[in-house]
Amino acid sequence: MPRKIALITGITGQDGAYLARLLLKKKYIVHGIIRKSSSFNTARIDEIYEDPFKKKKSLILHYGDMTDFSSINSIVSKVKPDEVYNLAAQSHVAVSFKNPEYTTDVNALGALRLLESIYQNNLKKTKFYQASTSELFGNPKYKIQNEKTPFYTKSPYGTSKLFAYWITKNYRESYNMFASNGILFNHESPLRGETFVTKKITKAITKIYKKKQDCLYIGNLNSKRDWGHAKDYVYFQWQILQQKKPMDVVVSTNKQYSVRQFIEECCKHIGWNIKWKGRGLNEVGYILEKRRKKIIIKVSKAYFRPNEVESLRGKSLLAKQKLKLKLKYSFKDIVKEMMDDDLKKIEYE
Ligand code: NAP
Ligand code: F7E
Repeated sequence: MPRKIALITGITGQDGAYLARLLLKKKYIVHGIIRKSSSFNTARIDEIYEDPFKKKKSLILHYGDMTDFSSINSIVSKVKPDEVYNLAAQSHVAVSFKNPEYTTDVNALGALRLLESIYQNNLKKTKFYQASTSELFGNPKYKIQNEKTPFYTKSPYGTSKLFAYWITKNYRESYNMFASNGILFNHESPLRGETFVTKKITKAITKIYKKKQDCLYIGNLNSKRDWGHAKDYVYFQWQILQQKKPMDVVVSTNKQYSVRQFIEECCKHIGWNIKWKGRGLNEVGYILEKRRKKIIIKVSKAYFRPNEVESLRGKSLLAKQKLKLKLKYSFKDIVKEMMDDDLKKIEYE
């Protein structure tokens, strides 16, 4: 049987790196789109990188950009993928308030460019996965969210992803394309970008533990998220394209923890019992060191957003039914793996 061909946009990101490994293991030929940057941006995929001069390659990288239709279209027409995973995005919610137009160009129009290219190239059998997100939800009235929960976006990021969600459905319904939305809740891992809250916390706590940093400045401690593991979730991205019919489906753990609880769990991992005092911007987290209070967490206004999704908790009943959703990693496992990885890496810094 001929090997399947996948195209991954955002292959250098957290999910792209895990998904590429999964598909290579499944014997796919994997094509990835990377951006030109002034410094190397392929650290997450260096381990699987293949010499471009090797004859039979399983991983092939192409320069392209989601803001540039000509690059996208030339790659799609050359590769003629069986499966396209659109993971590329300006994925940081706080940054989207600073760069709203660029975020929209990449996330919203980028998805449109890719879909239009598949359509124009008449690739009728190509399956398309859109990286949709729990940031589509935001109305506090709905405490638990599923596929039927009305959308209410709270940021340029969320709104750009709302367009991408609908354009995916539009192409499915208009042209009978196999185009699906995976509405994934937050997922983390040692490969998580360093400005997302979980990685920012694990990195800072390990540095404070090793006396290489004094204190961590953080934003909204009371925000609640439904955190899963990226390695678990990319398996279901693949599963979504293995279904008989396209669908829009929530992938979540159905549990939620606050940013504060995430910090507490990280501290517990290294034997610290963190305590809190003060309120609002004056709240601090401290530990006892040689019987003296040492402040290790401070709250800073700089990390609050102009608008916030305060609480997310998914209910992934459809995924359980259709995708046989089963997750290997618990909240504690995620914290443990991220902390252990940062503790190991800090030895080489
Ligand atoms: P990530 O680590 O931020 O990776 C984003 C990827 O997109 C990187 O490879 C990045 O390239 C690439 N990219 C950014 N702008 C681009 C452009 N203009 N042209 C081409 N590529 C571009 O994100 P992630 O956590 O892996 O998430 C993957 C996708 O799932 C994203 O679409 C995100 O919005 C969505 N999502 C994520 C979560 C989550 O919790 N992780 C949850 C739901 C949905 P560089 O490496 O060069 O920057
Ligand atoms: O924030 C709060 C912040 O930036 C989580 C992206 O992958 O998941 C991610 O978006 C929470 C928010 O992720 C800091 O206000 C407090 O309430 O880690 P985050 P996110 O905004 O949930 C969704 C599903 C995506 O689709 C996105 O692509 O933590 N928070 N203090 C902070 N957040 C950050 N980044 N930094 C802080 O200092």
